[in-house]
Formats: sequence, structure tokens, C-alpha cells
Amino acid sequence: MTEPTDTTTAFEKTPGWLDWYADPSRPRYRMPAGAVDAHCHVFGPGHEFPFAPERKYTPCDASKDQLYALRDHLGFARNVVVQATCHGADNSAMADALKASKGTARGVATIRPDISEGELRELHAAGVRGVRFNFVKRLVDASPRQALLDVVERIAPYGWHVVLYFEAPDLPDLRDFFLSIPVPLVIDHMGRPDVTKDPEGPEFEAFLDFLRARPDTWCKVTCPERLTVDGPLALDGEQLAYRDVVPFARRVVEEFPDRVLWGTDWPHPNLRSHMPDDGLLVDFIPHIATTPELRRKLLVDNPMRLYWPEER
Ligand code: 0GY
Repeated sequence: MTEPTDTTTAFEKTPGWLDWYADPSRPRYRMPAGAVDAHCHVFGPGHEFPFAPERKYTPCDASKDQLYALRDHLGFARNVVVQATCHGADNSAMADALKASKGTARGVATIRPDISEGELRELHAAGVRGVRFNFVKRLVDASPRQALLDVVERIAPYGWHVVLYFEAPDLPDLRDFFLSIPVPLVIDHMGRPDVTKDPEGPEFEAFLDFLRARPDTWCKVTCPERLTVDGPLALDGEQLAYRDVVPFARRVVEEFPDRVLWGTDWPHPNLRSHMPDDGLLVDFIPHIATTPELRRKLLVDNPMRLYWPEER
């Protein structure tokens, strides 16, 4: 990449923090024109957009310019920028990234129920189309369910959806609450399955059942680098990164081809063992979406329908 790759921040990074990969390879897989990176973040820069006091980690900087340089390098046309928990409910870094994108980025915010109507309107004008509810305990303190439903009431008139981030063992407890949310849902990272378990087994089947129960639910088949236990490369005849995640993602793509989304998850918060080469991550796509038609739906048609419906 030609853009600056400085990842230092005005804040002290969490010990052991892995910075994003500064020199990703150019993907061998060429994406269809108009591909959308439907899950990525910006961090700060901390001196301009300070991290939230209530954050559970302090990342490196990962600016909008660096994100958009990666977009161009990998061959994406658009981004969906998801508010990261290190910025709490201060959406200014994310909204600033959307405004700078000239309409090529949309966003997912974190809001509190008492947000003013003016702020909501401003976020919508910037390109926000959803809010994220996070149930991952290491990332956020729990919010009362009524407060989340109050948020839904505020966003419903704007046609926004709710992005849900949770881990597979928590789905049975959360399922009824999720079913009660009266706007479309988007699930992060396939509900974080344990990929050492059987992709045809009861835990992943329960997740697929949830998708079957709510036809207005979308699923991000993302984060092989986060879900893998085998690691980035399994050498077994051919080189295939994140081989253990493939059967899970493929099941979702094949059963729900019109409801799947893909994203890099750049700059990959909270990875401890390795930081992925984003070019290799893109090369993972043809292994989970095995035909040109499935790839066009995953990368272009589906995210466009959800985030830029006015252009379809
Ligand atoms: C992800 C995953 C993680 C973090 C966040 O907002 C966040 O802090 O989403 C994680 O640590 O698993 O989707 O980026």
C-alpha cells in the first residue's frame, strides 16, 4: 500500500495488541465489480477521536484514509463501517469516515435510547443504516433488554436494522429476545461457532434454525481469522487459509445465498495469536462461495440491497 501505515496512537495500547498488517498481498481472487466490505472499523486516530472511557481495550490507530487505501488495494468498491466498542456510543470517528467516503461507505452505530432526534437524523444523513447490540462480555457491560428495545423504537422509523454480536453458547438464552426485535437483524461472524465442533452438529444447527425462523435476518460469513483453531494456513496438499472455518461458512452461504454478507473485519481488534494478511482473507472467499453467482450475491447484490437499496 502507498498510504501511511503509522499505527501509533495518542493512547497507550492494550499490552500485546497486534497492529493491522501493514503490507497485505494483492488477492489472487479478483472480486466482481462493486464488491462491498460489509464489516470493518476505524480506530481514532486517538488524537482526533479519543477512545471511550468505558472501553475494554485500547487499539492502535486505524484511520479512514488507511481503511480506504486498503479498500482500493484489495479491490472493494464500498465499505460498511461498524462502530467499534472502543469508541463507545461516540460515533464521530465512524461518521467522519462515512462523510469522507462520498457515498461509498455506510455505517452501523452504537446509540443510547436517549439520543436526540437531531443526532439520529445527522447519523442517517451521514450514511448510518443500523445499530449494533453487543453481547460479548469481554467487549461491553450488559445493557438492560428494555434499553435495547427502546433503541429499536427510536431507529425503526429510519428503516435501520440491528446488528447482533454474540457467541454460540449464548444463543439459547438470547434467541427469544432476538425473535422479539421488530426490525431486520444482521448477525456478526456466524454467531461465533466453535469450529472444533461438527458443522452438522446441534450447536450450529441451532444457529441455522434461528436464521430459518427469521427470514429478515442476514448473516456475515466473516472472521475466519477469529474463529479458526487451526490457524492461518493448513498445509495439506493445497494451501488453504482457515480451512477449519470453511464448512461452517459454506453451509450458511449455500442455504441462505440471498442473506449473506462478507467483510474483512479490518483492523481486526483483539486478535492475540496472529494478524491476517487481508489479501489472503480475500482469497478465502471462493472457498466458501463456490460459484460466480454465489460470490456476486455475497459481495455485491446482498450488501447493496441492505445498505444502498435506493441504488438497486
Ligand atoms: C469485531 C470483533 C471484535 C471486536 C469488536 O467492536 C469491537 O470492539 O467488534 C472482537 O473482539 O471479537 O467484529 O471486530
